[in-house]
Amino acid sequence: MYNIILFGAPGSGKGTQSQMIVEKYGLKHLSTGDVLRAEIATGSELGKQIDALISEGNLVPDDMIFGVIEKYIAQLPKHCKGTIFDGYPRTLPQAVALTGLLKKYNMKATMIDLMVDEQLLIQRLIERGKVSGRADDNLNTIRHRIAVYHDQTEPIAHYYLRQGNYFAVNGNYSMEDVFMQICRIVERESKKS
Ligand code: B4P
Repeated sequence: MYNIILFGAPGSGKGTQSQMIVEKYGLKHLSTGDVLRAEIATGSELGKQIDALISEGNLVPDDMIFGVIEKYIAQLPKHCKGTIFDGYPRTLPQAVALTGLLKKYNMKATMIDLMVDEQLLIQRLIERGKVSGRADDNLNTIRHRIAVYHDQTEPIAHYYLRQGNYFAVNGNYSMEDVFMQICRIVERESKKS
């Protein structure tokens, strides 16, 4: 089983590249952003709390996410080729929790970091906002999300770097060029697992 943590700032292309990886390698895809938006769509009390946090560009509390990940990993079928964790972990406690969970099931994950210049992130998310209808794709919220990323999420790259499980790609290029860089890493690293 080969697991990938697709990492990067908001708008770096995690969701976009995840789809391409799923198609080529048949991995399963877990986007915590999608899971949270699905909960919002149910109109539940929990969904309303999540909506308020995401619309402001804040992260949802770690304990809301832990349950989702734990349940997901416990239910993975034995024949599964692996998972792309898209948008998870986003904080150091989430990273530590994921390491513990993967260890419990005798699995590991490689982090692939999509590095994109800030102006380009903003431009992409503004463009997406024209069609996505997402409450967090507006300039003020985008700026706040990028600040939250630098403050709470970016530092966990060092956690994976220290474990020798970290690979960066230049995400400024076209979707196809970024995908080619990812494929090189996947094909090299998956042989080791
Ligand atoms: P997410 O749903 O994870 O999404 P994202 O960070 O906004 O975007 P992504 O990087 O996937 O960009 P995309 O491919 O769409 O998070 C949303 C929110 O959920 C978070 O802010 C947070 O509040 C909450 N959340 C999620 N997970 C959490 C967790 N673990 N803990 C706490 N809170 C959590 O690309 C963006 C646009 O760029 C698209 O329109 C795409 O077409 C375009 N694009 C992509 N790659 C391109 C390229 N190479 N060239 C040109 N355009 C490109």
